[in-house]
Amino acid sequence: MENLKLLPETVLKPSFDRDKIKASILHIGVSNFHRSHQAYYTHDLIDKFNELNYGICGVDLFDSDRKIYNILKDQDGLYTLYTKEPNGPHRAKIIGSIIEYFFGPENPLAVIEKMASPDIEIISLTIAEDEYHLNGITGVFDMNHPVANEETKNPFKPKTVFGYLTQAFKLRKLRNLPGCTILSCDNMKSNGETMKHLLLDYVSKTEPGLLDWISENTTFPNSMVDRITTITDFDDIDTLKQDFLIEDQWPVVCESFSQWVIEDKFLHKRPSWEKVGVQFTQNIEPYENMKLRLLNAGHTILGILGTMCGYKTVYEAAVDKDFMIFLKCFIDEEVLPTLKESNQTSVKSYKKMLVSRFQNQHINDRLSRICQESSVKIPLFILPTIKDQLQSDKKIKRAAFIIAAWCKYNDGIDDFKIPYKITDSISGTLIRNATLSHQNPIKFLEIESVFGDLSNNKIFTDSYEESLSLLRSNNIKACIQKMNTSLAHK
Ligand code: CS2
Repeated sequence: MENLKLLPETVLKPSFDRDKIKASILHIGVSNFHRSHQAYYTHDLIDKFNELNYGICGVDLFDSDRKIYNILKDQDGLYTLYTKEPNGPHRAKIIGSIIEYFFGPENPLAVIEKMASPDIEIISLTIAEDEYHLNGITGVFDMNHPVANEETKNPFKPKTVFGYLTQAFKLRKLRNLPGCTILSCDNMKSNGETMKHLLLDYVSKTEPGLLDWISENTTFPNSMVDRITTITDFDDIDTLKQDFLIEDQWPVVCESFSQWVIEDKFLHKRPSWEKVGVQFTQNIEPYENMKLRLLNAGHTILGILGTMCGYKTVYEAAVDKDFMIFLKCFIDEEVLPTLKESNQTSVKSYKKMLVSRFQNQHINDRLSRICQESSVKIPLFILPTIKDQLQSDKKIKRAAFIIAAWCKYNDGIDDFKIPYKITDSISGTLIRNATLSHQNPIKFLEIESVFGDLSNNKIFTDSYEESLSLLRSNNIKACIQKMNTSLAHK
């Protein structure tokens, strides 16, 4: 904190006394995204409106998070938010809302105790979609996952967020303490509801005596979160040092756009985040559908098609005219008709901004980040559009092309014969079924945990097979051009 005084005027610094803040929010998953989003809003709330009761206690639960834990411990929870506008200035701001930090692998009991502390009123999460362990076939918590198995044998050394919450809630119940609000901030359909459903399912199998207490003493607001946040580059660390005299081992780089919409369903008096731009609503669905089906789907499309074309970043793919025509037509003709319930004005302006957000040359967002865990993302970002279309206008040609392209993507080699890695928890299945699809195209669609029963829909499979055969005999760029011309004005 003392070092902050040495920084130049151009760097925005916390104006509050961090020693006076009480942590009543416990956040699980102190990722770059959490630091560019929830921690940033909360910082502004403390800084501008003196809400000193809403500091954040950061918690990480996985061994892979040890580096960020060590760095933030070293930096007293402080870090730089480095915001880059497409055509404007780059800003550096020191964020001071994370005032405590716990690390599960080091001391799981301390994490459980902290979660059970009466000071903690909100437990928020950004744990990434696959950490929810939602079994795509059964629709419930995947008890057969090896970590779940390990956890049930040793419940005081939990491996999943569900194990930690269960132990913490047991303590709260035993000590007659109030419950808390669980606020999921992950890119999932009805993230709060999904979290609740999975937690109750987990508890019914491990601690059934706790079910009623959880139902009566917790709430699970749904939320929509949005801010493109990249993996931090060494170049950014160097530029911050040179241009702003900031020595930060792990700053966060993001765009200037940011949005957070939350269902107003908190157990206790909540932070007045609306004062710093957060929107509260009774119905999150229109916002959530808009974001998942436009931005996240757009990313996945650029990620998959772009990788096959040898591109490395979202920017490179987004300034390719053919790619953008394809994406815009997909949005206009196949996605927008499924968003009829949404406020059309906000959908239009969101769509317009999307293009400039993707084309921000200063955001070095790698396609390899976007393509990670596509087997979880595609069912959330693309398949709902296909499902809705199959029940209405039946416009699915571009979506079928995207799925066929994803099949070919899993061959793991781009159009310049350069191999790339498939990073996915079911990469084995994806690669195997993509290989089988060379003989029988439908084999890829038979991955039930991803596609459900889509392989039985003839309208879809016809388009998919046509696209796959086009893709197998042409490079991706030629296929996109062909799709753009053949589907124009249809
Ligand atoms: C991306 C998101 O991982 C992905 O698939 O689409 O991380 C995206 O950048 C954020 O949701 C932006 O709000």
